[in-house]
Amino acid sequence: MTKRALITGITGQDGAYLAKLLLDHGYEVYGAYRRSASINLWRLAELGIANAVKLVSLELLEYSNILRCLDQVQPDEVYNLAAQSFVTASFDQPIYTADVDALGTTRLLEALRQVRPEAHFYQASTSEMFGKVREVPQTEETPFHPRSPYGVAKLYAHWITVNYRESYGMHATSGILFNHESPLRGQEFVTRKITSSLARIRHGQLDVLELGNLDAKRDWGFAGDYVRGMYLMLQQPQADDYVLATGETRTVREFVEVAARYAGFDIVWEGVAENTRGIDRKTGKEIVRVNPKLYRPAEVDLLLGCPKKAETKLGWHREVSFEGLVESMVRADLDRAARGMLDSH
Ligand code: NDP
Ligand code: GDR
Repeated sequence: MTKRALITGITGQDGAYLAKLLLDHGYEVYGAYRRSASINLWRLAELGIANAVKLVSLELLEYSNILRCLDQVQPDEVYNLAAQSFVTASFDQPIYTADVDALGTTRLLEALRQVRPEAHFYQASTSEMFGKVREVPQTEETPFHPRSPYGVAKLYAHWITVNYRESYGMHATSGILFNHESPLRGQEFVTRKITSSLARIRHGQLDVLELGNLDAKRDWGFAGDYVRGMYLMLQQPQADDYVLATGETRTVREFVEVAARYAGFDIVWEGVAENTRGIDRKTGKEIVRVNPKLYRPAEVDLLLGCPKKAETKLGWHREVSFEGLVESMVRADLDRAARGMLDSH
C-alpha cells in the first residue's frame, strides 16, 4: 500500500529535499505550510515537484488547526521540520520561538496521539542543543548546554519527543542534525549569505560581504544527505535518537576562503578580530568586512559531530564532501546572479 507522509515546514530547505526523496520512494506526500499572503514554493519548483506535493495548511501555534490537518491526512509518517529556525532571530523573539519550536512540537505530538498514535514521528532536533562545548566530538550521549533561545526551545522539543516515546510507546524519533546546507538554503544563514553575496559581488550587484564571528566552527554537510537519514530513522522497528554529522569541522573564515575561490577571488586576510578584512589578492579590493553588530549575545564556538551510531544502525553515510557542497552552492548562486534572480531566492 502507498505510504502517506506529512511534512511540516514544506516551504523550507529540508522540506523540499525530503519531499523529493519520499516521492521518489513512491510516497503520497502532504506538505504542510502556514498560511500567508503568498506561499513560497520556489524550492519545490527548483526540484521540479511543486505539483507532486499535496499542500495542506498547518500553523504550529494553533492546536485545532493541527488536529484538523492530521485528521484529514491520516499520515503513516510525520516529519516535523517546521520551526523558527534562525538562531539570531531567536534572541529578538525568544517567546515566539519557544511557542513555535517547543510548544508547537508538543501540540503536534499531542494531536498525533489523539488522531493517529501509531504513526511514526520525526522531530528536527539540532546540534545547537549541545551549545557550550562539553565534549568533542559530540554524540547522542553528550550533555546539552544550549546557548540561544532557539537551542533551549529545541531542547524542550527534543525531550518532549523522548517523553511521548517513553510515556505512550509512540514511534517518536529525534534526529540531532548538525548544520546542513545546499543551494536551497535560506539567505539569512551564513553559508548561503556568503555564496549569494560573493556571487553578487562577482556580478557587480554588491560591494562587500559583511559578516560577524569568523572563528565559529561548524560541522557542515549537504541537506540532501541528511534528509535520507531522517527517512532511514523512521523505517527502523524502534524509535530512537540519532546524530547526523560529517565528523569534520571548519571555521566560517575557511568557508569564506573556499567559496571565494569558486567565485574567482583569492582572499587574503588583514587585521584581527572586529577589524578583520578580506582582500582580493588579484584586485586589491575589499571583499569581506567584519561587522561586530552581527556577533551573537552568546555563541556556539565549536560543533563537531560523531555520526557513528547512524552509520552503524541505519547504514547512513553522507555522499557530498565539504568542497563539493561549497562548489555547488557557489555555482548555483553565480548562475542566479547572472540571471538577476537572487532576490527571489
Ligand atoms: P527553514 O528555516 O528553511 O524552514 C522552516 C520551515 O518552518 C519553513 O517552511 C517555515 O515556513 C516553517 N514554519 C515556521 N514557523 C512556522 C509555524 N508557526 N507554523 C508552521 N510552519 C512554520 O529550516 P530548514 O529546512 O533548514 O530546517 C528544517 C528543520 O530542521 C527546522 O526545524 C530546523 O530548526 C531544523 N534543523 C535544521 C538544521 C539545518 O542545518 N538546516 C540543523 C538542525 C536542525 P515559512 O516558509 O512560511 O517561513
Ligand atoms: P547556526 O547557523 O546558527 O549554526 O544555525 P548560521 O549559519 O546562522 O550561523 C553559523 C555561524 O556563523 C556565524 N556567523 C554568521 N551567521 C549568520 N547567520 N550571519 C552572519 O553574518 C554571520 N557571521 C558569522 C554565526 O555566529 C554562527 O557561529 C543553523 C540553523 O539552520 C539552525 O536552525 C540549526 O539548528 C543549526 O544550524 C544546526
